[in-house]
Amino acid sequence: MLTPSSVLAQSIRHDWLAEEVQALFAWSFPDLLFTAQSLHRRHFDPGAVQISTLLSIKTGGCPEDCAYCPQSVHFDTGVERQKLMELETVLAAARRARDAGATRFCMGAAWRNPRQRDLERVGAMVAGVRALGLETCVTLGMLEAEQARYLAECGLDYYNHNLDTSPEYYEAVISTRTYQDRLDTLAHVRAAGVRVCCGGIIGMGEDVVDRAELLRTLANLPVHPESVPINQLVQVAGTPLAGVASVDPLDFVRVVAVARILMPQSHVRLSAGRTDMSPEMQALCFLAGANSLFYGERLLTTPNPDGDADLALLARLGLRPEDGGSRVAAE
Ligand code: SAM
Ligand code: DTB
Ligand code: SF4
Repeated sequence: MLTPSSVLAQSIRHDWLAEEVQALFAWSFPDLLFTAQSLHRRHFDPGAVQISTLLSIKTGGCPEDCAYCPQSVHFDTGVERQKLMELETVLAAARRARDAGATRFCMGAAWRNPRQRDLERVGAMVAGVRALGLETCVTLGMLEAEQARYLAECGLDYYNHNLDTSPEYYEAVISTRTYQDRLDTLAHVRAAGVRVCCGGIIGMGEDVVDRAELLRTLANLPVHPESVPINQLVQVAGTPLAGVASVDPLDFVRVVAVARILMPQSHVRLSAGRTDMSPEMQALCFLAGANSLFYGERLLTTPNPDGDADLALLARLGLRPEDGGSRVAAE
């Protein structure tokens, strides 16, 4: 039986069993948070939070039918379509993000997969953003192996591609591509030597077993994603998931804690949904091992907390933006 001391005695694992992860979810809140926080401190400076800023470089009109997404062409959400941005517009936004304290700039495109011409334009954006001294991340949908290698050559640091939910619940959310398609893209990204940013969404009507299976799938990848975004569903009118029952905030904190326990060396990002989270809930997420967030007034198409409010919250909690060196030397 797993106990806090047995988990703390383990090394990094890639062979979690379904019942083990479900057992973690059933632990008492103090056991869960103690274990998560202990592991967090083993691998990171607990006072540092990595800051990423998002920009939607191509918005709306996406052919996929992800039931949560305001950018799908299948749902009437009022999101205005915007073609791929010009390089200079992207670089101006990246400069503003850097000057506001972000260390990573993440560019998202509402594509099923990038076309070659578009990929080359994104490659130029990656190179330009990197030249500003920022880490680069893009999320462009599915990638072929060669496309991942091309982005690596352009200097891409991270590729974001989420599994979103458990393999079992996935079909209730998306019909236009498979779970295996996503795993294949992740493998291409990994093989190209680009770091992986991969997580999911909580609050889509999934149950606790689905949450456990999402995290277990991530943790049992051959290498843990370096970055694990945990999104709370942002409900957008017009999407099929608008109106689904909201998540108990303490259950969301449990997800963060289990992610931290399963993937102790990864950055766990408190991602979408923070406008609906109290300062106390976010504080619990940091205590549970979250050590990254999206900073800036917008996510891709939906609002995010005001930057000043976020800096004030971090200050209230005695946390500070990471300067790129929060990992402890032992790692
Ligand atoms: N089109 C690309 C793809 O899906 O891979 C990249 C952009 S897509 C918007 C990136 C991720 O944002 C999705 O995988 C999903 O996890 C997250 N996301 C989208 N809409 C969301 C929402 N309403 N609430 C929370 N997360 C959302
Ligand atoms: C991730 O896991 N969350 C971000 C980022 N990766 C690309 C996106 C959140 C999108 C929320 C809905 C929107 O703003 O359109
Ligand atoms: Fe398209 Fe990505 Fe939205 Fe799915 S999540 S509809 S792939 S933009």
